[in-house]
Amino acid sequence: MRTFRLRNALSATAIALSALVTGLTATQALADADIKLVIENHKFTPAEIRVPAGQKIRIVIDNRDATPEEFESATLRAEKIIPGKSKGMVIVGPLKPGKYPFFGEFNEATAQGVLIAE
Ligand SMILES: [Cu+2]
Repeated sequence: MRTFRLRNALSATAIALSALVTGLTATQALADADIKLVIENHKFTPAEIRVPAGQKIRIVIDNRDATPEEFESATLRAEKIIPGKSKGMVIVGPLKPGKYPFFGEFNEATAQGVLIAE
C-alpha cells in the first residue's frame, strides 16, 4: 500500500514536471516570436498581431493567392515581395511598445494589418 502510494506520488511528480517542461517550451516559443501571417483573397489573417516588445520577431508570410503581394511597413522598416502560392519571411524588431501598421502594396485597398508590440 505504501509502495503503491509512493508510485502514485512519483507519477504525479512526473506529470507536474512534464507540464513544467511544456510550459517552458511554450514560453520559449513566445520568446522566439515566430508569427505566421496568411494572405488570402488579398487580405491578411490575422489582421492584428500582438507580439512582445523588445524582441526580434520573425514573420512568415504565406501567400495563398495566385498573384504576388508585397508586405510593406514603413514603421517596421520592412518590405518583401512574396510571389503567388509561396512563402516569404521578414524579421522585424526589437520593437518599442506601440502599433505598427502594415499593408500589401499590390492590394492596398484590402490588404491591411497592424502589429501591436506590448
Ligand atoms: Cu514597396
